[in-house]
Amino acid sequence: VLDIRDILSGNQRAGARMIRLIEENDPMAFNLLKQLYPYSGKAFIIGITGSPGVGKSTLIDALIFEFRELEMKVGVIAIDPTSPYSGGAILGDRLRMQRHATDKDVFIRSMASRGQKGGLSLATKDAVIVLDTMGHDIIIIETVGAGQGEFDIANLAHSVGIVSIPGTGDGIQAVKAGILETGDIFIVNKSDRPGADMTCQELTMMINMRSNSETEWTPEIIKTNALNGTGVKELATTFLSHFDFMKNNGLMDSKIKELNSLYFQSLLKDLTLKKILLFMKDSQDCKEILKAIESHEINPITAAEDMVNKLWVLKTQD
Ligand SMILES: Nc1nc2c(ncn2[C@@H]2O[C@H](COP(=O)(O)OP(=O)(O)O)[C@@H](O)[C@H]2O)c(=O)[nH]1
Ligand SMILES: [Mg+2]
Repeated sequence: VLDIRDILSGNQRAGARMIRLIEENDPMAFNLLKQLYPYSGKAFIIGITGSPGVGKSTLIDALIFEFRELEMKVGVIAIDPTSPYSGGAILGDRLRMQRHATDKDVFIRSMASRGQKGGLSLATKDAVIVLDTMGHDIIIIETVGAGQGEFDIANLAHSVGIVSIPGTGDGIQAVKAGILETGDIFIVNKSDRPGADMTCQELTMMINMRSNSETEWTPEIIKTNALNGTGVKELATTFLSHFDFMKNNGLMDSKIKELNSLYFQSLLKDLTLKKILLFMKDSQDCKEILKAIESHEINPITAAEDMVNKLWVLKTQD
């Protein structure tokens, strides 16, 4: 049996078990999360996003090192929403951070997107609560791409770092994908390759096109070489400056409010969907409506509207 005290004390085995329960949609996980929630809200959550291969995992490994130098406890969640067969990629993510494996103040988990009720976004949020209540000062979420469908890193993190590399026109692609708006720090990794300054200039131009008011954070651009650590200390410091900036300007409060509202919305969606699936499976009403639709007695649009109104009085059964 899992006790929240084990998680609150930072026990890594308890944390790992808890995340497994979340991944398996175990009802016990949701009971524990309810108890844990009041202890959450202390960690600074960083999202690191960018195309596959730009060096996110290597960079996070180097970032962990810098945050550890500052004696901060670091938790990492590596996720891959793109493929149900991503075992290999995820294994790679953890391997790149292997040198921290024996550090009791570093906790790294990977999550696959298989079968998460309410999507990966909700499961990740739940995992963030676990890492937060385990006492990590910094939580880093690694994800491929940003704003992909339901999974949007900006809905989970306080600060978003978008990683690109020289010479790929990633800056322009970022604008096209609409992720420019969600980036707080733009990282040009693999700066040992030619064209890094050019990519920085491109990004500067893009950022200047954004309408930034004085009370807003102006995005920073940082060049890194994740392999030898160049620029990574500056990157760590910049994330912490962003955190301070948000706290000092009341932006943190509004960010937290926004994230809470989105979490609540995801939970509502999840529970509503559960209700609908239950209704489709078991209800005599539903069978009759489907028959009526088939025989053109009722149109599906009106039928759905009527049913949604009725669903509110149905009880969710666990
Ligand atoms: N030259 C160079 N290679 C890098 C750098 N950072 C990462 N790599 C390499 O890029 C490849 C992909 O890195 P990985 O961290 O797995 O990328 P991810 O898919 O974004 O997580 C690996 O072979 C890394 O060694 C860098 O700054 N410079
Ligand atoms: Mg990776």
